[in-house]
Amino acid sequence: MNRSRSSQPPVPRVTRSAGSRLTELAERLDSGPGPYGKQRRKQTDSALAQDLSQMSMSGQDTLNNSSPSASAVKSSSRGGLASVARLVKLGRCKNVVVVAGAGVSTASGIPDFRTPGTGLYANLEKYNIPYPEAIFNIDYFSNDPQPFFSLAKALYPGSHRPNYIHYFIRMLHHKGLLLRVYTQNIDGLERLCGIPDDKLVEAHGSFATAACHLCYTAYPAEEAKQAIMNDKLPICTFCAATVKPDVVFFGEDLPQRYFLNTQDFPKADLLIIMGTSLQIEPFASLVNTIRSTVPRLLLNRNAVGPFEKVPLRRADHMELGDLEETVRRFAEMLGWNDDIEDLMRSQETLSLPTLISSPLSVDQTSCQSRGTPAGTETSRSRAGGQRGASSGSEETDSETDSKSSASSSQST
Ligand code: CNA
Repeated sequence: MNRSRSSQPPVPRVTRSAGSRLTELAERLDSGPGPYGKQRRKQTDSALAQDLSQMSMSGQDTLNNSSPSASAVKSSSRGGLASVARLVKLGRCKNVVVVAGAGVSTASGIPDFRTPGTGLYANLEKYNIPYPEAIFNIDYFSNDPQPFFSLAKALYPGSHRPNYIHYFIRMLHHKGLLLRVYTQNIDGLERLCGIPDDKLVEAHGSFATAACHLCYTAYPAEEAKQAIMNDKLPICTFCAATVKPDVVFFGEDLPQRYFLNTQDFPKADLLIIMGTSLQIEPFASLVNTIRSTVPRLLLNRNAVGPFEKVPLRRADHMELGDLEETVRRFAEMLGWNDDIEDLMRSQETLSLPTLISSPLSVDQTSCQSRGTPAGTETSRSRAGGQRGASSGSEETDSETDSKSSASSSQST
């Protein structure tokens, strides 16, 4: 984790915050003095019409979405998935970046934040907190850690399994197409399904490590888990403050690995955004840092972020509806479904490791320089799918990468 300590060299700091600057950003882009703003103002009616005809969206759930943007785009339904599948099959997408959120894991039985009715935010009464975000607010935690620890008991990895969507992402890696997956999820399911550490950025941290929330002294993650599960407070051996899992709270710095985005996004040739409301900054604005000609595919129940505005950017596609169902259709179009099913079956016969006892090769402090250079990935078959499961990564996919990660994994 990127902790501010005086003994460390200065590192870039980005702090997690609730709320989105997207609207403000979009408005500046639309009307501001920059080249994009000018371009938008100059757009003729026919150019707009062309944009609209190129706009790619489908999915019935928009019918339930009353926002003006949703009703505008639903009249221009074209196969967003099919267009992107075609690009992939043509070999035009070899550096795919995936941006993921809690919607990826709802099919594994983990509620997201914001889905009305089922989301965690709609079910927080029992935690007795003044506002939903308080549960992930570091100052609130400092004062009263109990609400978070109650929630943590339900969220701790172990009882949930990766689903088809996680394995689809892993299949992107198998095919040699995955540049990186940036996930906001803290459930560790990307790692459990075998996506190698070096392909993964857990932008909001995970339960795999723990540290004092005040002085950041590392604390054994398993001991922290045992204490939390038994309704005891894990206490820092150095300063006696409360220890917490290295989940990034509002007001805390994001892991150093997050900064891989400055290398990855300029290089990406396809961005797939799945299962996120794009409400949490700075993560949400990542999707705006991709080159404007690069296709962005949103797979979600509803339009979010820049996809709420019409007209969509001409390289934008979205497919609205249930994510697992959509990803299955996408995989069918790509001809990957059987491979994914086989992979899942082979993994299901294994006992998945607990994240905490796995080698912590996702070192959130020192990984910025050890990401795999794009293009060094080779496409391999799924034959080695079993081997990596003990560490949550697949050696066959990327043996060298996994080893280099493991060798530099121990600091926090
Ligand atoms: P969110 O704000 O709850 O948004 C989730 C999005 O996914 C929403 O737009 C939903 O409509 C959509 N969605 C949910 N289920 C489905 C589905 N089955 N099919 C299609 N779309 C679906 O969550 P975000 O990830 O955007 O917010 C970031 C927070 C959530 C991060 O800080 C996480 O730590 C936090 N979170 C993580 C988990 C997890 O690790 N599994 C669970 C809950 C919250």
